Amino acid sequence: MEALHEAVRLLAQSQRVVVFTGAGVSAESGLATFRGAGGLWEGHRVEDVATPEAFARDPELVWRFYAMRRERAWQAQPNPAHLAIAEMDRLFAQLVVVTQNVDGLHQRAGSRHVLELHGSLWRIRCTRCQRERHDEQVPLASLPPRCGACSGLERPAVVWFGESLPTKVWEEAERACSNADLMLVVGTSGVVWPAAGLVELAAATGAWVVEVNPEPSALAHLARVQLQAKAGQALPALVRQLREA
Ligand code: BJW
Ligand code: ZN
Repeated sequence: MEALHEAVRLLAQSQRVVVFTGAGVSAESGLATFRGAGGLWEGHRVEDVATPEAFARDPELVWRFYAMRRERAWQAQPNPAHLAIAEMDRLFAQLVVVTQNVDGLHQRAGSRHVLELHGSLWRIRCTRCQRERHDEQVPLASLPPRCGACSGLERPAVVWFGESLPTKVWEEAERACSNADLMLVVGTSGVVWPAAGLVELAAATGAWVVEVNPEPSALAHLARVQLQAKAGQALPALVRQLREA
């Protein structure tokens, strides 16, 4: 495959690499993506459940959505794409995974430097005192959970529409993207901002962009190389060929 050779050629010349991922990287672990077929939950669009307004209106409905996501993520295993990305840690002087995903599968695959732009299913925050805690209990003992310190209503520590991304994570991501020699954009539709802007930033500051997606994304015009394939096939092939290069 010509595009694969070109991607390997560019990676072989790169030292600072950012792997920017979205829900598609976890699709082959059995986790549903947000948009497109099967992307609905009980008839709700993600835009309808992933908002502070939805949570204020009906915290139990929103918590049911996240409790289900926690169960599925807990049962899921990292797939060959996550494992190939983790292996890339050893192939480059600097490798940063900037993910929009909240499932924790990059970390479970062994990636060491992961920036979670949209938070994590495994953290819970009190809406009253803002105390944040790590929680991997599946299923949760009670829904919605309450804060042990102040009895306030707790929420998933994820980023909903209209909310700001965590400042430090965002700043670190901007730094990594503006210094990158190459950015691999894997399994994202590229329609959610400001995350999608990181690909523009990387391209504008001189990084080669390589997209891995069975369908061209909204960011495809920025890509020097497009690998129209599933991440679980393309990424292990990339790593294999890179080792031999
Ligand atoms: C495969 C595959 C395989 C399948 N292999 N690939 C500028 C312009 C327009 C709007 C805005 C703008 N700036 C801000 C906005 C508003 C809004 C926004 O972006 N709206 C657009 C949707 C129109 N953004 C925000 O509100 C953000 N906050 C913000 O801007 O704050 C500033 C502010 C403050 C106050 C007031 C106003 C602004 C926050 C965005 C938060 C997004 N949160 C979610 C939920 C997180 C928690 C959770 O997981 O539940 O994040 S929404 C959801 O979308 C989730 C994802 O991370 C995100 C991106 O989705 P992703 O990962 O790309 O998934 P899909 O399903 O879209 O695509 C999957 C892809 O995989 C497809 O391309 C497939 O082809 C591919 N695929 N199988 C490889 N095997
Ligand atoms: Zn509290």
